[in-house]
Amino acid sequence: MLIRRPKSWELKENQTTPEKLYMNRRQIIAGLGLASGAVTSCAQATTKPDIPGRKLDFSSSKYKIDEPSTPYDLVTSYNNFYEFGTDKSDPAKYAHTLITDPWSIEVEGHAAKTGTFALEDIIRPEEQEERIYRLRCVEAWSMVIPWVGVPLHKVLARFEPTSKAKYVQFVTKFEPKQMRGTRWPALDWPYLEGLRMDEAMNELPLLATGLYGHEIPKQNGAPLRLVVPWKYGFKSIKSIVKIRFVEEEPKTSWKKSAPREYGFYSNVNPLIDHPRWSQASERVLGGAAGFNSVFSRRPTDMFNGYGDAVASLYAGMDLKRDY
Ligand SMILES: Nc1nc2c(c(=O)[nH]1)N[C@H]1C(S)=C(S)[C@@H](COP(=O)(O)O)O[C@H]1N2
Ligand SMILES: [Mo]
Repeated sequence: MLIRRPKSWELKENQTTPEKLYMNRRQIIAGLGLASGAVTSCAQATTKPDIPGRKLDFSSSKYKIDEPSTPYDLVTSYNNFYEFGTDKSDPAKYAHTLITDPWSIEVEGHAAKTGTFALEDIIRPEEQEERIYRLRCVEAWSMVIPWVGVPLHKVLARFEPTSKAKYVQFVTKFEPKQMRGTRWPALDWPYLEGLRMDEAMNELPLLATGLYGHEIPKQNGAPLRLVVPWKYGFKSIKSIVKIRFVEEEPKTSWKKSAPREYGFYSNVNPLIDHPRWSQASERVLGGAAGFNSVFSRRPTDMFNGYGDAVASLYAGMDLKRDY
């Protein structure tokens, strides 16, 4: 794969810290201060990396949930990644065929800095943070996941979006040879998602590179996936290869496939039911009472509990109409 080096700001940066230019995938996570031995090699199977007893310390983090996190094995074996099949167990079985190194991302549209960038030139190791977020799937289950990632707004700001950029669209890799699920039209490929620009520039969204202190497994969206904690899980697009700054509301896969069921905004909202089921509560996978227990049901929080940070984005909007 040909990777054109980005211009201007990266080159300036490289002159002062030349090692960054050659930072490899392993070092992206290692830059967080983790032992490099704890990182899964890209050449290895990615479903069950060896996890030494590393204790994650979120005590000083503003972004955490005081509940047990969903066990690693469950976070990495119960996935929605339709490019590898529609069964929850398919991604862990089949995502190993995805080639994630090297990886480049195309940046297009209304921004001063566009072009094709190597992943290593978009993600700055020193900007990575650990944050615990609840992922609330539209199917009314949730998991509590300790992510590693870079705040989305920091990455987007570096491309210098212009005032015409009202929305940002994300596109997942589409490579049928590496993604067996795309042989069937479960969705219209490639997978598309989008945010309004002010949502994207909010402090909460992460571009995740890892979870549980490890490089993100392929079934969870390696090498780079979005996490938007106040929206249903499907907004958190995986294995991103394109970022587009656009003027009009961009197409999103689930809205395209069933516009009556899935809207552009898709904010977690217990008051607005999905046409076929309630959104008032959710099953906490791997929660205190175990995988399938009815006792681990919890009421769903407005904006998934992140209202303080995001409710103001929707002031004056009718969330029943703009669902
Ligand atoms: N490219 C792509 N991204 C995707 C999906 C998908 O099918 N394809 N599924 C979404 C859905 S419905 C959910 S709930 C989350 C699940 O993320 P996880 O498997 O890491 O828990 O990924 C989202 N991102
Ligand atoms: Mo989902």
